[in-house]
Amino acid sequence: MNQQATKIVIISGAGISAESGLATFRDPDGLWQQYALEDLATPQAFARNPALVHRFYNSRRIQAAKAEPNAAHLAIAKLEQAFNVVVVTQNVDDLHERAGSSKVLHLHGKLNEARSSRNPNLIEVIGQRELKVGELAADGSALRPNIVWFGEEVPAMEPAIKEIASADKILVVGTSLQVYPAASLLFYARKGAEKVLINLEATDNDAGYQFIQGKAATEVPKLVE
Ligand code: BV8
Repeated sequence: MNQQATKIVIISGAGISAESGLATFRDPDGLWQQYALEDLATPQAFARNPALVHRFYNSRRIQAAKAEPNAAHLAIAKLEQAFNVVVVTQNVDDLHERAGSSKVLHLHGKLNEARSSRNPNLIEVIGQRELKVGELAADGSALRPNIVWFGEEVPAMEPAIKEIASADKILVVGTSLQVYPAASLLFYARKGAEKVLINLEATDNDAGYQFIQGKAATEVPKLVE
């Protein structure tokens, strides 16, 4: 098998961006320890208090824009020189793309996009700008962050499953594997695929992957370079 024909799928979570200065969700200093996700990351929260939801995502959008990819993002991007690489990320930042990864599937949306509240396929690129209450999408409904909130379908699951089921090697990095359906992706690995999980802490949900405990920016370059 030549190297380019070897397919590597990376499944990443908030832990890969932690060393770029972006908060994770469920660590002791994580976002869901400081805020109630029911107030910020559900369609009901947006209907109740759009100003609060916009403030939360406007601030995270700016933080993500200021952050720089770290050694883990860069090492994954470099893998493309020798392998067929697809990144499936739960992250809403664009650090994989800015590191140079060309095939990135975002399971939970993107901070630099907005969408219609009625139609998830009606998307606008907003870059770093703030969203304000009262802004409308092209179909006249409220413009909201293009984030997959709790209770909402995850449309990228189907393409993500296809990628994972056809991978020769799977590397999972920086995720607590607490959020479904994303966490179930690990189970779609084909028999014989090489499967590694790099995380700061062990998780109950590792699906039998070889576990490397440590920080992403240290362990990912060590593993792949
Ligand atoms: C759906 C948007 C159906 C927000 C996010 C009970 C059981 C099972 C499931 C459920 C249940 N009750 C409800 C559900 C379903 C629910 C769910 O899973 N809830 C969980 C919490 C129980 N899921 C849903 O609602 C999903 N939708 O099911 O739809 C449906 C079907 C058809 C039609 C209609 C509906 C939608 C889920 C989407 C959630 N969206 N994001 C935002 O970003 O603002 S979730 C949120 O968690 C994040 O976005 C992130 O993407 C995701 C995963 O978190 P992680 O990335 O893993 O981050 P976390 O902090 O948890 O972990 C970080 C890890 O990194 C830690 O382990 C840490 O040790 C490690 N780490 C830290 N630093 C480092 C490090 N590792 C390495 N190096 C470091 N330096």
